[in-house]
Amino acid sequence: MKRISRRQFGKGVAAAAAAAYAGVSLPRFAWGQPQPGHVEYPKGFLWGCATASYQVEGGAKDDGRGPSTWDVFSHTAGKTHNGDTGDVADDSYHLYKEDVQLLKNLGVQVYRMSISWSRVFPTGKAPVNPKGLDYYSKVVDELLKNNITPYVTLFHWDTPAGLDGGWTNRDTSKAFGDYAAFMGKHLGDRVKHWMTTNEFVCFTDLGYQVGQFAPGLKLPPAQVNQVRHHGILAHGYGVQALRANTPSGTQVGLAENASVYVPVMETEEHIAAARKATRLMNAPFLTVLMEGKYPAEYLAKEGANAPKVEDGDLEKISSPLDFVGLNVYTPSYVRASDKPEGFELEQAPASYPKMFSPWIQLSPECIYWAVRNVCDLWKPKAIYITENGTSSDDVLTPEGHVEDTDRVMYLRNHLTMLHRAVKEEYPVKGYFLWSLLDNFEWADGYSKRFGIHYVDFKTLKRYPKLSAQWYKQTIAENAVV
Ligand code: GBH
Repeated sequence: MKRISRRQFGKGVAAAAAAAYAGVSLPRFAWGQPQPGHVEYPKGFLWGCATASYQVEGGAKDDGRGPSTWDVFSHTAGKTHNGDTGDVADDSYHLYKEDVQLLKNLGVQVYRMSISWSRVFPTGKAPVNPKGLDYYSKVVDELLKNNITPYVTLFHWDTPAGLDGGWTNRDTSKAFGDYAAFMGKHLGDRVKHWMTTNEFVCFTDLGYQVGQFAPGLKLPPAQVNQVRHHGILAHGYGVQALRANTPSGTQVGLAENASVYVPVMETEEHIAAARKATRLMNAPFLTVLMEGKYPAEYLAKEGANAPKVEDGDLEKISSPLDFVGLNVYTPSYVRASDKPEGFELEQAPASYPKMFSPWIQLSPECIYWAVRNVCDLWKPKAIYITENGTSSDDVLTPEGHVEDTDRVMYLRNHLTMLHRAVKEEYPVKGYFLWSLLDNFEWADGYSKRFGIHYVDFKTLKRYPKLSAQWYKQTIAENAVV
């Protein structure tokens, strides 16, 4: 097999190596066959990439799309880096066939994409925009034609701006259910894997408490708790709507960035502390979904600010799922403690290694603990890693190369640690790398690139980075290279 190499390796070095190995017969490995020592994934493990509508599509006003809160927010002065918006982004709205070819070239079996709610329902509710549905129908067909299975997220933060009050209004959760029913009815013949929402904390807390994300509000705790409740309620309505409007056998889950806790040491007491932290720190989100009620500790802490819950809400919210998707980037470290909650979080020292985004502390073991904590607590039927990846200070050389060795290091180490979870028989079915291509990184605009394909945002040309070659090889060998 001939390794892909874009660089002319120093001729002298190569000659010296050839001389040193003269007469030694080296083993040769065929494409798709792991080398000794490589961690090999089980047959049938699914490799994929992930993107989200507002981050890649552009075409913000095309064919009747209505505005989302992210259109409004990014067009508000001072909200995003450099005033960047998703107006054009990667223009995947027009270039989707090219993007499907990037996926095909990688050899992925699965692709995680999201639907822009306001492209299909411009105000968030009827009437429908048939051209919006057509677009997603074409993307799904293009993927299937290329033997790539679509995994569709219904909501990745781009709330229709026309929905009065956004997530402060309980009506938005109901509207989401109607939208989910419609999508299930119209794409469910071809889409067999659905995720309701992406990362509750980002569209609730970051949007309504911190103000860093759309709609940029800073509401008091009681209202924030209500927004959180409406977020998880939307998920509940969504699961029920998908069940009712798709053929049996359809797989329904969500993509959640449950906070990840890594025990300071692998001893029983610290491992137990990591489980306790996972349960309590994710109390208003994944914990309610999995347990069907708000933990007593959460309710006690929030007191009068606790969310108002109506009859039937918790039953919807905890509808059984076919899988839990975990978006994993970075953890916190935790230790056992005598405090009533039984754990204490560690502060990261200033010297803790970080990737290009300052919030990504490099800790590959977090992907193992993300899976293990959730599985040990709640035993979901299946787990997918619905996102994992990193930004990098990518530089496009005049020859069109990007040598993102830091991203390769990050991915290789995470996949090695994920393999530990697979080997220990946690039910991990697949992995979606974030992201297929550089895109609109929310408040960071275009200043942080997460793609394994570089995008020149002036020409919209895509260039495979070193990490794309690395991922292609990993998929081909079904082993970490
Ligand atoms: C995911 O969010 C998203 O699903 C995806 O859309 C996104 O592109 C990807 O990860 C990469 O970010 O600047 O210190 O205040 C990850 C959750 C929430 C993590 C916001 C960074 C800001 C931290 N992100 N958070 S900081």
